[in-house]
Amino acid sequence: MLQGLIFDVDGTLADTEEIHRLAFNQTFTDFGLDWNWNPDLYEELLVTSGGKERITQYAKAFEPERAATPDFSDFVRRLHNQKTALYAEMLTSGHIRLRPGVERLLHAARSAGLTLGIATSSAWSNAKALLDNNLGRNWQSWFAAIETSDTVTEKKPAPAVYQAVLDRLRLAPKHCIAIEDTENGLAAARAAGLATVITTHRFTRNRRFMGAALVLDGLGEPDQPMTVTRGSIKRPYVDLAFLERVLADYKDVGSSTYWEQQLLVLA
Ligand code: XBP
Repeated sequence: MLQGLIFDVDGTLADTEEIHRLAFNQTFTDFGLDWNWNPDLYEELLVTSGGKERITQYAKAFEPERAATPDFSDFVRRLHNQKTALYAEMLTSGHIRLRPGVERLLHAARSAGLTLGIATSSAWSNAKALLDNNLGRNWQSWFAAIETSDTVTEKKPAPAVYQAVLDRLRLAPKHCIAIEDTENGLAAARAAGLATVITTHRFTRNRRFMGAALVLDGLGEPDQPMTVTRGSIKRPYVDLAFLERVLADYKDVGSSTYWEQQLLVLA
């Protein structure tokens, strides 16, 4: 049943949104802007996928006159290029590691002959910096499809990036599971027909994630158990056998998470 796993990058493979936030703020300073995205504001701004889109949304709300200037989109592009370069430096110097359970699940999936994909609204260079530092130089060969904002311009919650990965994997959505961290990611994966497992973090743990197959605070490790945010499962970590069961039982009725549905059935 389970033939493919498709991973989001930021917030899912690693807790990178804090590094993005710091890179945005340093870039604003470098550009002489008095903009500062504190964690609570960044949590709100994350409802906009894509760094350039996020900057544009923020400017329209807080400096509409600047957003209305004719060279604004070029200004945003230059600002974002600088931020992306800074982000890669911060990622490397910060020794940012993959989230608990990610590398374990990647190795298990490869050993089991599953097909792996990456679907992110972030830049290719962001994913490359993170995975070069954590999985070694030949990590790209682990993934049969890697789609980023460099190859798919439409950002999540649009399903385009997941559809592009599924096309390249040549797998039906019903044989795959997406692993995500945001409501936009959940909406994008579901719109592409994918059962979606959510792993929350500081910037997303207050969201509802309706329609998710599972909502967890991470994939867990035998010595670092995960917490199931909603549902009655008691298990320390996600493995392939468990994902097989989630996929086999999952029906997306669009109005409740898998486990609330199960609770309804059990009741
Ligand atoms: C996360 C995003 C990205 C990052 C910042 O993408 O929405 O915008 O926050 O990266 P995903 P960029 O969850 O799909 O990995 O500045 O390169 O957009």
